[in-house]
Amino acid sequence: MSVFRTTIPQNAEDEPLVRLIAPDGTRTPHEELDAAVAHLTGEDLRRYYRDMVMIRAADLEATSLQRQGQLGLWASALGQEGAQIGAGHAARTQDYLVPTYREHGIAWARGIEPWRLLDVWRGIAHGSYDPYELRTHPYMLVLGAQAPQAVGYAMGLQRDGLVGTGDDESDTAVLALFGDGSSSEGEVSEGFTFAASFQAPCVFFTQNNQWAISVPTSVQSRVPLAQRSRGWGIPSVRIDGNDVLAVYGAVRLALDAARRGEGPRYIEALTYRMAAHTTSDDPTRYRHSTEEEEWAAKDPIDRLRTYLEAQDEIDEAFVTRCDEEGHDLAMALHHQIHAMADPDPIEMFRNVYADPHPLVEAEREEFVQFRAQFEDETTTGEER
Ligand SMILES: Cc1ncc(C[n+]2csc(CCOP(=O)(O)OP(=O)(O)O)c2C)c(N)n1
Ligand SMILES: [Mg+2]
Repeated sequence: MSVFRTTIPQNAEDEPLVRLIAPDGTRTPHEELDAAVAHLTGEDLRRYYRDMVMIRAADLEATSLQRQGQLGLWASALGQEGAQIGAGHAARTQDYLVPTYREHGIAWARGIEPWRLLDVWRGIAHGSYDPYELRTHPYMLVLGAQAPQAVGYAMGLQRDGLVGTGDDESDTAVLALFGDGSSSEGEVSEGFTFAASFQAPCVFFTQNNQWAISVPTSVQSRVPLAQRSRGWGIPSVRIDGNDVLAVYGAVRLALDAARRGEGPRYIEALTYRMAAHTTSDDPTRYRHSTEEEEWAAKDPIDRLRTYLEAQDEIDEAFVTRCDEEGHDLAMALHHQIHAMADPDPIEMFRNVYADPHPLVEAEREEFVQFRAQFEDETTTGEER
């Protein structure tokens, strides 16, 4: 039986949790996933380890920068590095990724430097990487919107003849990312409907980080989220999202199938949001620290390190060098953000839409007049 299941077990709790590396670092064999990760070398895994360390360092620095007043807000991905680095690297260069607002590991894997994320959270840019060049959609804050947007794109790929031709260089798939809470949005159901009906090359990937702000996943669904898509005929799997290797394998298999023209897949990656929802949130109001401690023991970075140490693939010098590079990255971000110039506020009306839009034009005009009113007051004050 494929790791992507089409049937729902009689007892919802019998849904397996698929993994390759257990929390204690031991390797579990799994025929299908093993084949999907067989090409990864020790160097690849060391790279993923370093990626996770780097993105965590950047994340912690961003949180500090928000506390120092340099960012308006920050949504930490702490704890979700395994899910994001695994999924990000499993995608091929030509695939198109549609992220949420917490996808810093995905961004890193796609070659988006962390400082490019910070200007948006600082409130001085709408977005500062090229979605076409990096094949990664701008961060999207509207929950669930990733699903129909990704499916629409995937249906476009079908019509452009970029699916199922057998050409590994041009066949393309789309990866839609959204959270456990977002999975309750109607847009996700609509996305599933169109993807299934048109067999669109779209892989839906949920990082079930256990929380939607203060609402636990148990309120979103009575059954494991992975089971939901099966009602649409979309094969799915529940994987350990803190196991970078299993995530890589599952996403790789799903995207490969989608690219071949075999239709959509759904992946639920079980993980944990180790930090607050955003810097505006206080999780001590709704969850126990015992839960946080429990998940800290399943940390994706520690897990890969333990595994690689047992394989003699990394040593202390490598681990220390990664930590130092993480520190350097954090310092670089600190300096970069202090060097960011505040744009003229009128700039916020630019690039809202590709073409001029009457509503934006009207708001811009209103803003010009609003500002002029203060300029007059200043002048009057000076004259007095
Ligand atoms: C359509 C919509 N409704 C409500 C919100 C407000 N909101 C922002 S994040 C969030 C929780 C999302 O939880 P989840 O999908 O699990 O993602 P996570 O934040 O855990 O990564 C809510 C309700 C929003 N951004 N968009
Ligand atoms: Mg969540």
